[in-house]
Amino acid sequence: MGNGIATGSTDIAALGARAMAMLDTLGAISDAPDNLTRLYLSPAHRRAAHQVRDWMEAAGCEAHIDAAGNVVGRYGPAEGPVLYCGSHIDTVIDAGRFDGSLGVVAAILAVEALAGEGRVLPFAIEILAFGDEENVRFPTSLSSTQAIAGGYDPRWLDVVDGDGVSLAQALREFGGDPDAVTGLARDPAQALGYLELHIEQGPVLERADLPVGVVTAIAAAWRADCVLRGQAGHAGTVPMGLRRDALSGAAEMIAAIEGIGAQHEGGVATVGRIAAVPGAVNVIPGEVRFSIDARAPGDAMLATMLAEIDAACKSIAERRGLAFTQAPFMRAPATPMAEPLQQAFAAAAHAIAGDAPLIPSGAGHDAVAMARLCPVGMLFVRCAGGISHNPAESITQADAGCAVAVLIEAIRRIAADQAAARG
Ligand code: HGY
Ligand code: MN
Ligand code: MN
Repeated sequence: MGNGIATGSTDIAALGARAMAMLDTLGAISDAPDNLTRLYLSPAHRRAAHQVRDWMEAAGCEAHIDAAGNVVGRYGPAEGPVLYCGSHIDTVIDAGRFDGSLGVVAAILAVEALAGEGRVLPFAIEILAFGDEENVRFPTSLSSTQAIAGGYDPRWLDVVDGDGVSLAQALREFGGDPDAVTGLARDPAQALGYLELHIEQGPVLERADLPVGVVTAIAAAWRADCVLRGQAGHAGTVPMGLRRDALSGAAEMIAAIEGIGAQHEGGVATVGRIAAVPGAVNVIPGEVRFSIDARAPGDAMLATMLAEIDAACKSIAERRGLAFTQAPFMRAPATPMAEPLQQAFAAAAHAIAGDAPLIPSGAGHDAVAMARLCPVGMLFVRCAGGISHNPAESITQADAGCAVAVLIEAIRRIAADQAAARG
């Protein structure tokens, strides 16, 4: 598999080399001097968006950057049925080069290959490079994807980042248009489906020694910002029994949250961000702010976990005389992948890679938002050690080529099915 043998008119080795070169280019576009950090609407996001737009045009698309900061490349008629394909180009802090970007690069290479075949498709293909999938800068939930999918929440325009910059202001500075984002919603009647290729961010494919897998569903997810208030005091004079130490209380809550995640099969719970004030070595912390990210394979299990987390935190706060508030800012339902798109990816993967296991996704993806618009399907690509959200994130050139070839073949099969259905 993957030794340069062309599949259809697809040269897997060449696709892999092209993909890795493009990912190296994107991986060098960062807001940070010494790591890859590219947050929504940042200067690096704008540079990366311009690069992606240029690639889309070179591949044969009409391309532009829309009011929400998405890069859109359309191949085929401006009207009529459309197949969407893409992922995100924003990253977490100190990120890997492949999370998100691989799906955008793969979509561009797929359109280039299909255009090169002179293939007349029974639909247009619209490549989408979303900008706010990681939701690191603003407390939103796939906002620029929801603009396309028709689920944009106008209240997002008023949320602010850590520097107090509102999303609306950041959009204007980026060259977007906050007044136009809700008008980006696509017509569900013309939306045939959405395909996303993404690194697995888990160990299944590496353990199975297989390059690609077909995603079955995406986990339900919830996120909140929490504030715990006690009383700041002198670290040397306040007896232990009289303290209302917000950081010790948070520590107990964090251990409880971790335990609840572990108790539920397939459930996960993470406190990824914490800050204690005033943050002096000899002052009992009076206030702590921390985040919670909880996920589960199904909505019912997530609801149970959230109830347990809420009860545990309130009980700890009451016993310690602390004031606890929780501000949820993201809730994503468990999202099943559409059967026909799973089958298209599976048939393409078996033709090219020999086998492709079915894998549930614990990570969230743009497909969660796009599922509001149309049927969605995802293909996972093996990544070393399952590592992601980490600069050690990596894939092989051979797997990259194989995955792009599978995406191209899946689109060919969807086109054949569409043509047959029309008779
Ligand atoms: O957090 C996630 O699951 C995704 O990487 N944004
Ligand atoms: Mn990610
Ligand atoms: Mn991602």
